[in-house]
Amino acid sequence: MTFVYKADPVRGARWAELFAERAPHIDFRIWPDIGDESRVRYLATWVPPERLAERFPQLQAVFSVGAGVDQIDFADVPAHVPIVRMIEPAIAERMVEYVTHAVLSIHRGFAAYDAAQAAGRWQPMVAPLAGEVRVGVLGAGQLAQAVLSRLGLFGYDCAAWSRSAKSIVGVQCFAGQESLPAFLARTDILVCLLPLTPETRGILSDELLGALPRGASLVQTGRGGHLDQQALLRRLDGDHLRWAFLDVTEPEPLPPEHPLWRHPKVRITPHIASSTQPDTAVAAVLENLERLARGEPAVGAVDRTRGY
Ligand code: NDP
Ligand code: OXD
Repeated sequence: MTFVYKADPVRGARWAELFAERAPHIDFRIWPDIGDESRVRYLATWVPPERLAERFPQLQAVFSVGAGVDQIDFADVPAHVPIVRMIEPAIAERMVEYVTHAVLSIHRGFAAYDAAQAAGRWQPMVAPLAGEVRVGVLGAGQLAQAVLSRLGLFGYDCAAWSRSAKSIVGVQCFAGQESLPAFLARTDILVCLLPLTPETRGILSDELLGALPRGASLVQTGRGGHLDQQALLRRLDGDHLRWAFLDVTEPEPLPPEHPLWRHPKVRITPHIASSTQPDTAVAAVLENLERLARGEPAVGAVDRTRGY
């Protein structure tokens, strides 16, 4: 039985060591050295290879090496083959670090102090207490819940918005389209941790950004396709929004001349907010292989109709 890994080869080398230690009975191979295609049962990938079904007739599951699955064309994966997104503690922990940094930078004015230092200006600013800052997270899944629980420790006034109703200690929960305006109206720092689906594409629209209180900021850690970048520029230039921290853009990378690169109210990072860590990811995948062998659904199995 062969398990094929088709993603970053550096991390792949660590996956190979971990499989050799923890599951030596599995023939673990790194793309493109995949051996006999008819023996391939499992694929861990960011983007699957072309002609997937034809190439791997015995395929039993496709694992995304990331939490997102929007990069996978579901139509290319046979209906009986589960698509499984990555649920593992380290990817959540890294996202917590990124979002906490962004929220603290905005709240305590560190982003503004960069500009003050560049101008040689000694200019103290008054920051509200954390409890007076309303953070709203779009999404209440694996990553959002980890972020919310850490921000809660700092004392931020936290809320989350999701598709289905949730109950999270210390977090004001909003669910469904009809509750979105109320959620936005109480949000000073908006964090996007949604999956990219046909329903969420373009959700960070001019209208949504305009529904945030004046002076609000955006932390965009979802997918570039969520955001109307021109609308963001207008809302920043019109002083409706204060800051935008963008870890994801469309396209990635942005073209060198794109105005977001040099905008004084924008901080861009190259899609590094978080990523799967091999040790914990391999543990999650091996656990899922056991579940599948017992005929149980994998943890993180994607609902193809919802798109995540
Ligand atoms: P989950 O599937 O665990 O959570 C997704 C959340 O989004 C759920 O709470 C879900 O609601 C909510 N949601 C989905 N669609 C809608 C909708 N139409 N309306 C309202 N709520 C909706 O995903 P993760 O937390 O694991 O990951 C979230 C995303 O983060 C990934 O898909 C990816 O885009 C991004 N990501 C970015 C990274 C980076 O480095 N920048 C790294 C990793 C992930 P419900 O709970 O009701 O189902
Ligand atoms: C992911 C990502 O989805 O890194 O895991 O964006």
